[in-house]
Amino acid sequence: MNFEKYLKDKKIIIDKALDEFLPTEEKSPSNIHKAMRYSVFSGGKRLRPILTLATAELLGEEIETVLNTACGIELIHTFSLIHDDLPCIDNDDFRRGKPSNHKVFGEAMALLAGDALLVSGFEFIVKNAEVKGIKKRAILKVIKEISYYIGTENMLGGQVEDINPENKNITKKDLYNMYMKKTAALICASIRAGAILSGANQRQLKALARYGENIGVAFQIVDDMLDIMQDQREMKKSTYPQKYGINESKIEAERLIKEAKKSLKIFNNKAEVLDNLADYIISREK
Ligand code: GRG
Repeated sequence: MNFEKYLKDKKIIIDKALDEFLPTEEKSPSNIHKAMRYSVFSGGKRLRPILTLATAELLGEEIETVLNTACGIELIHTFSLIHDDLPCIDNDDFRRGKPSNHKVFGEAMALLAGDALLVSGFEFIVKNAEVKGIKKRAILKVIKEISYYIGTENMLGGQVEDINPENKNITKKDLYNMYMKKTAALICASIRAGAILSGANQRQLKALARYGENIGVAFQIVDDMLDIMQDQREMKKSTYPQKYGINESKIEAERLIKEAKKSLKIFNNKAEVLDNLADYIISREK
């Protein structure tokens, strides 16, 4: 398969759905809509929604069945990035090579745009209930899962650990757990949401969750390696490459990707896209 083309085609579908769903820049109050759109359309890879669509396809479902949920997850992801960049959290002036949201719209508007994207994300997921053939119970299950994966036991909790000044002496096990919560949780939720809406059985759900956890942790290790190699972030926190070096980080990321791919064995060679996506996680340059 032409994987590059697959990514490009899916990104076009996702971008179109996001554009149609979000309020236009002109709609009042236009400053918040401008701020929301600025971060949603500033060059994200759309990895999480692509994972949702690819999971649905693997399970024999049309992508239209899960598209609203996939896009809702992308809005939630964008909210987390805007808040992550705020001066009170990571204080980053740039995101994807462009000025971060608060640098363009001010701190108050960035905070509100993030809040609005979180709310809109759930609204988009609820809209998925209007799709023919979708059971309301499946949507409720997806909402419950996503709330759990972004809540204090996962993404938000991981972020709390990440900003803890005492995390300098963090053990390898705790660092791994923090990556699992901060980053792997939403990646895992993206895959599980696609699986739930496509009627996956427990065995498939478990295997896909394992795949998501492993690519998710690998993703964060690679992200931290890219930060060091591209000299993008002041090294104020403990990260895997900062503590164990680039070489060991690369070996660990490759091990996790291998593990992730093992979980796909139950799909008997039908999971080519998820297999390619796992490789993409470690080969990416941004
Ligand atoms: C209130 C639920 C809640 C969350 C707020 C700010 C925060 C707490 C959590 C953020 C966690 C975070 C920013 C984790 C980092 C994950 C990460 C490496 C993001 C970058 O993902 P990419 O590279 O982004 O997929 P693009 O630019 O492609 O969209």
